[in-house]
Amino acid sequence: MTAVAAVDLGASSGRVVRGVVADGTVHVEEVHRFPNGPVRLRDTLHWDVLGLYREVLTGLGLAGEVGSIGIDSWAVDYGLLDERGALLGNPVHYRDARTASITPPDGLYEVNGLQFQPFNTMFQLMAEPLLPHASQLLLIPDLLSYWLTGERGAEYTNATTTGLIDVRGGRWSSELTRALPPGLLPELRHPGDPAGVFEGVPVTAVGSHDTASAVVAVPAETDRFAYISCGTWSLVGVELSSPVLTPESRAANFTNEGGVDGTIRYLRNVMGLWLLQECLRRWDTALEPLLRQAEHAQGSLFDPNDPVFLPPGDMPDRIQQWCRDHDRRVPESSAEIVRSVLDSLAAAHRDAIADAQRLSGKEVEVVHVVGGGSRNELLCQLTADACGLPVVAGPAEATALGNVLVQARAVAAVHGPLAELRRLVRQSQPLRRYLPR
Ligand code: LFR
Repeated sequence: MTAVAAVDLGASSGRVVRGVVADGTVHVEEVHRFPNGPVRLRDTLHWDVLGLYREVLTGLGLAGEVGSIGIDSWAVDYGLLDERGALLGNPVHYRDARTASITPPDGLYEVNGLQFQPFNTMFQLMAEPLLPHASQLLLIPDLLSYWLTGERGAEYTNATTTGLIDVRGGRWSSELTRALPPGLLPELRHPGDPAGVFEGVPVTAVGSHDTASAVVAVPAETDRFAYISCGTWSLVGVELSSPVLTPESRAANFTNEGGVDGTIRYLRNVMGLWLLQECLRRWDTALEPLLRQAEHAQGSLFDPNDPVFLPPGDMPDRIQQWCRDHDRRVPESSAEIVRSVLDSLAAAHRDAIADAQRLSGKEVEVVHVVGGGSRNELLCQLTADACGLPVVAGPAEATALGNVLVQARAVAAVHGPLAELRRLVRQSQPLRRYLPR
């Protein structure tokens, strides 16, 4: 039996789990959970990164004896260090408005393969007042790892979300990083690499982009699957062995993010359960009763990826306004608004899966929904209906499981390629199947 600790920070909550691999199974036990979210300081949205570090320490204290520690979080955001290694300023939240009016320069996609998102690190750096004072940039999991161990590096899967990696060579692009201070970007390390030691325990690089870890734990039986990593975002796509960099792919806003074991996550970001989280925050109510009412409510379809929905704010109002502006029936009750969100997400899931297949040539026979959204039965059923494909839902803690499995492989508690790690997940996690109606 081998135990490891996985730190998994999502945009709305973080957790530390103790993962155990034994006899062909993998299990995670949550030892600490804490809220996460934006903090507005005057005009800027920040993360409370010191608060997160404190929670990480608390969680690691509760995890007991482990053979390794691994950290993953949401992507793109970073801290800047001065020449002595001290943090310069508090990291800014990717939903901050500082990049709202960015227009991307031409010729990027052919090099970095990334869909345009205004918040990609490279665009944040264009709006970063502290850049001239910075000697190094660390992405959030790498920053926390540095605080634990004193060692710096840039984990590859998360580094691909900066927009500064050459997707074909898998290295920092000399062309795209030319304008940055020399030495700003640390050496790359890869999932499974050693990343220092904390109180005698090795820290291991994992797929430190949460979506990379989540896709490791997709319990697929064959390679003919699509996945939806469903949480604050829905990350919807397929796994490939090489990137698709065609003009059609760029026009469809598909991204080629680096995955564990050299895979490419070919996907589109769909706005995801953020829409619902923000509605609930506004109404100050719980989700479950609303979901039951939404089963029988009438929804209106809106475009969940409209940038008006990106910043925090009065979400129900924005959804109604969108419907008004686009001559759609305006959902009135909260149940109707919830139903509109779920119908619109299901339609966006369908479109992304259809586009992924068309643009990559990969055929799909099943859709795996992993992450917290896999618990949302109505969303899973509506997604199966919209796609006309079976949906396999679970595990809800895919990200933590993927984090654990990559560590377990690094300490030789499991062996083999991704297919083998996925078999462990399939054998040990409860899954639920939805057939299209
Ligand atoms: C999901 C995620 C997405 C990324 C977004 C912003 O948590 O990591 O993959 O596009 O957050 O970082």
